[in-house]
Amino acid sequence: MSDVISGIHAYEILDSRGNPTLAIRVDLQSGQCGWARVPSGASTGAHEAVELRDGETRYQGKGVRTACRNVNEIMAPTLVGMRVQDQAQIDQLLRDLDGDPQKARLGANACLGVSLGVLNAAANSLHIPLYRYIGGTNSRLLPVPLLNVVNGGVHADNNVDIQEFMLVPAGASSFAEAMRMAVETYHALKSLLQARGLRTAVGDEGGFAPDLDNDREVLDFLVRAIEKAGLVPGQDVALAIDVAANEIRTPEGYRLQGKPQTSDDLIDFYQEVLHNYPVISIEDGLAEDDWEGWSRLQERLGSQTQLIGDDLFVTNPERIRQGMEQNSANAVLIKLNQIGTVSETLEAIAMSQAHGWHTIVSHRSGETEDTAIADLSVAMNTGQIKTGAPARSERVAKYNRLLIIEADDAQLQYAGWGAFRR
Ligand code: 2PG
Ligand code: MG
Repeated sequence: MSDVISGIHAYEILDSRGNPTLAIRVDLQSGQCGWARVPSGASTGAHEAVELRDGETRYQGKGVRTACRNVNEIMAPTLVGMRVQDQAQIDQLLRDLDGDPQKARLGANACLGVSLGVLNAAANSLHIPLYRYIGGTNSRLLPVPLLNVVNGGVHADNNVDIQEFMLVPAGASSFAEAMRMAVETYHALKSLLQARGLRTAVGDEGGFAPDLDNDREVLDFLVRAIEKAGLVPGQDVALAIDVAANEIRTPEGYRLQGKPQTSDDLIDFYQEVLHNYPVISIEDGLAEDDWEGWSRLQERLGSQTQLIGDDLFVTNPERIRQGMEQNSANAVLIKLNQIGTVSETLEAIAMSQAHGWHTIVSHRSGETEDTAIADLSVAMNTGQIKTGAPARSERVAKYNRLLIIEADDAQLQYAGWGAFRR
């Protein structure tokens, strides 16, 4: 017998940057409940679902009281009495209630909080872990973590243009070993930076944000840090970057290292990076509407490396379909709040996987203690998750959840290099 929703309550809480966001509690007739907390991006794509903000003077306009009211006064009365396991039907109702393709009326933050709260409540009512509720017996992989250890771009106040430099411990034999390798490299990196008199204060996602002269210098530091940790670059631990190219676009074209660049200049730069460093994944190498550039990027580098669309696809099945038609990439970043419901997120993952594209479940730069993305990555066998440095509790919470899932469930295997097979 499916449990029935008896109440839904929204709270205005704070995210890891001190900005308001929503917490949602979904109560069930059985007395069980489910919680969800909504993340928030900084380098957001123009095509993302819309976060509803109050725009008043409190919290510099970022309050979410209207979104909370929309949950309590519009969504809750509609959903109370429904069966909590009817996720697809509930998500469709939320989309219909909002009515806007980007969920701008009631707010994608409100929609996602309710959708994810319902999901958690359903899992709790059956007394099974969230990943088993979503994936059933088909869930078999623990993801390779992509740990963002150097922050640049809009996530840090330094000279580095590329937004994220990530460690990819694909050579480990378990998730726990992968974390140990990454953490030891993170600490080795800290001591290398300190030895050069560089700052080791951290950015929004827990990575260091040193003032280095250029992006190559960061990559050199990372290779040295892996070696200093006693590991082999490219074999035990590889590297990944998120260029977040929307953020280096100007009206005259792209701008990298203080110089104007065309899409093809950037592709040449990536080719050189792939040649000189153990980089195995490039995210948002070009901007969200540079479809022609993306097709050339995929044509030139797609057989050598993983090319992830984040702002390009915004977890939106329609944009992913367009990317498949135009052969734009070979992987999709998955962020629940870019699209605003669990069902649409699952659809985005399933269609990407069916097309042979990799999927990478991702946090946002503004996060909370919510760990649902850890379960989602296991549930859907995505094989990859990116959720920041092994520092700052809102990041570590996701890794800790995966460490516990691994320890508790002997049926799961670490995805390792298999997650990058083409
Ligand atoms: C990204 C994300 C997460 P933000 O660009 O991939 O790292 O950043 O949440 O700011 O969009
Ligand atoms: Mg990105």
